[in-house]
Amino acid sequence: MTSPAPEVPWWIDAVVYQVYPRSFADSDGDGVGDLRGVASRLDHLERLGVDVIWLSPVYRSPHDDNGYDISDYRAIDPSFGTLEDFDVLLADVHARGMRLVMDLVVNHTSDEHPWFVESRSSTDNPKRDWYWWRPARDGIAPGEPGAEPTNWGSFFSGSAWQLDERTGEYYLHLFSRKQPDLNWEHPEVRRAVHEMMRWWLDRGVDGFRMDVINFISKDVGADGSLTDGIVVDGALYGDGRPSYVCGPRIHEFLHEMHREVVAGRPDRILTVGEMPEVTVEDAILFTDPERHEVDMVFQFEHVGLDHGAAKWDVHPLRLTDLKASFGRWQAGLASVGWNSLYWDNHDQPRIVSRFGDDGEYRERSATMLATVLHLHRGTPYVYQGEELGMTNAHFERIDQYRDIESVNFYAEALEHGLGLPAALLEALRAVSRDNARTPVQWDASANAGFTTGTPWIEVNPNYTEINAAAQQEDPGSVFHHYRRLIELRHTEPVVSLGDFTMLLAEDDAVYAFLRRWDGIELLVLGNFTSQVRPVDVPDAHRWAEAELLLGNAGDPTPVPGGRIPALRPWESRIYRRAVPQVVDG
Ligand code: TEU
Repeated sequence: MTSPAPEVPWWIDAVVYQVYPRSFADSDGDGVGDLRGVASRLDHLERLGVDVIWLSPVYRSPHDDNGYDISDYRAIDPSFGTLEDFDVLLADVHARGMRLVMDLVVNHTSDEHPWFVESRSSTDNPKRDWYWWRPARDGIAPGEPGAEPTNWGSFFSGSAWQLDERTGEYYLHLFSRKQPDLNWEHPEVRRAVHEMMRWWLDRGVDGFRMDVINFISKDVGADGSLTDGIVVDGALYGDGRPSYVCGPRIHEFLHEMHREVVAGRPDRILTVGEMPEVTVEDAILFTDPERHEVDMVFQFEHVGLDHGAAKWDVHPLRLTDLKASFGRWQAGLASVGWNSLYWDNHDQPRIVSRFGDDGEYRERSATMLATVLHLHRGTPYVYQGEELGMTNAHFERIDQYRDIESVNFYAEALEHGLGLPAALLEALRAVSRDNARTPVQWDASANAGFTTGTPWIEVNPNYTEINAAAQQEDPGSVFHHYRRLIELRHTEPVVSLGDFTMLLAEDDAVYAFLRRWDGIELLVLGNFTSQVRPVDVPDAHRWAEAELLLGNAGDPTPVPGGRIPALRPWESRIYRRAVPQVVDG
C-alpha cells in the first residue's frame, strides 16, 4: 500500500516577515522597540501583503545577546511589554489573516535562567547535568591557561568554556558566557522544552523558528568526553564544529520534538530550523516530510560566499559562486524537502550594501535582488527594512556598535595584534550584525519615527530620504516592488510550485533562470552590475515576444531580430509565456 500524497501545506505560497522587536517600533519612548510598537505598525505589514510574522525573541532576558539569552521562556521581557500585550498582538495578527511564529532558542539558556542557577549551585544538584559541566583538563589547575576541557572557541570570541569558581568546574557556552549550552542528552531537558513549546502553541502561536537547532546534539564519547578541534594557522582556538554541527542524535531529537509537540495538532504549524553549516544532503533529510523533522531550514552557504577563512575577511562576491550555490540547493530540494530563501536577517549585513549598490543604484539594485530571490522555489523571508532598501549602518567608531559579537571581536583582535583599528573597523562596517539592527525608518520625523526617546542604537541618518512613509506614496518605490513580488507569489502558482532551471551559469554579471508549471513558463533576469549587459539565454526569440510581468526599470526599448533587450544597470525582469503542454499517449 502506498501512503497518501501529503497535503500541500499552507506555507507553500507564503512570505514571512521577520520582526526584530528591539529595532522595530518603540511605543513608550524608552528607546527600545516593544510589542505595542509592533502592534501599531501592523498596517504596514498588511499592506506589504506578508502572510507570517516571525518575531525574534521577546522572552525575559538580561539582553547580553539582545534576547537570544532567555531567562524565562514563559514571560515577556518588561522592556517589550507583558503577556497581555502579546495576546493582544497575536489576536490582531490573526484578525488580519496573518500568522505569528516565535523564535525558539533552546541550544542554550541565559545563565540567569533558574535551570542554570540551580545547575551551577553544586555538583550534586539534580539539574547539574542539564548543562555541560566538565573538570579542568588533566594535570592543569582550573583557571590556568589551557585548563579548559576542550580547545574550542566561542562564536563571540574567547574560549567556549567558562570556569565557575563555586564548584571549580567549567561550563560550555558556544555563544556568550551568559549563554550556557543545554545538555540535550538529558531526557528531562528535552521534556521541559517540549512542554514549553506546547504552552506557546496552546496560546495560539503558529510555529517556531529554531535558533541554531542543528547544534543541540554534541558528539560526546561514552565516557562523557568531548574532543579538541583542529587549530588552523593564525587561529586562537580549536574548531569545535565537527563535535556539534549536526551531531549524532540531531535527527532523533528533531523527530522526537515533532512527535511530542507538532504531530496531531489541529492546525498545521510552521517549523524552520536555523542551521549554520548545514549541507544540501543534511537539509534533504531534515525537510523530507516523510521524516517528520522540520518544514525547512535556514542554510548559510550563500551568505558565506563573500567571506574568507573568517567572516571578518570580506571579499567581493563572484556571481558565478552565488549561482552555483543556489543552483545546487534548488536542485537538491527539488523533489524532496523545501528551501527557505533569504538575503537579510538580524545577523547579516544589509543586502543592498552587500551584493547591490547602496549609492546611485540603491533602489534599482534592491529591487533586482528582491526579484531574483523571491522568484526562486522556496519560502521567502523579508527582514524588517529590507522592503525599504535600508542600507548598512556605515558606523565610523567602535562606540557606535552594540552587538556583543562585534564588540568582542574588535577587543580580542586588538589585544592579540590581529589587525589595526582602521582595518578592524572596516571589517565591522562590512559585516557587523549591527548593520541590520539600526531602527526601522518609518518617516522623516526625528529618529525616523522609531522612538520619541533616545534610540538604543543610532538611527541611520539616511532616514530622511529612505523611509516607509515616503515609499508608500511612491508606486515606483522598493516597498511597492516587494509588495508586487509577494502578490505575484499569491496569484501565479508557477512562482510557488514551478520547477527551477538555472541558466547562464558562467555569466559573471547576469543572473537568469526559468520556472515552469502547468503550461506557464517564467524567465527571470537580474543584472548584478552597473553596466549595460546583454542577455544570451537559449531560445531568446521565444522570449522577445513574451509578456513582461514585472520589471524594475520601466519597459525596455524593443530590439529587432528576436533578441531580448540588454539589461540596464541593476535591472531585473520577469517574463511570462504559455508553453505547449506535452500530452501523454
Ligand atoms: O545565530 C547563529 C549563528 O551561528 C550566526 O549567524 C551568529 O549570528 C554569528 O554571527 C556567527 O558569526 C543565532 C541567532 O540568529 C543570533 O542572533 C544569536 O546571537 C545566536 O544564534 C545565539 O543565539
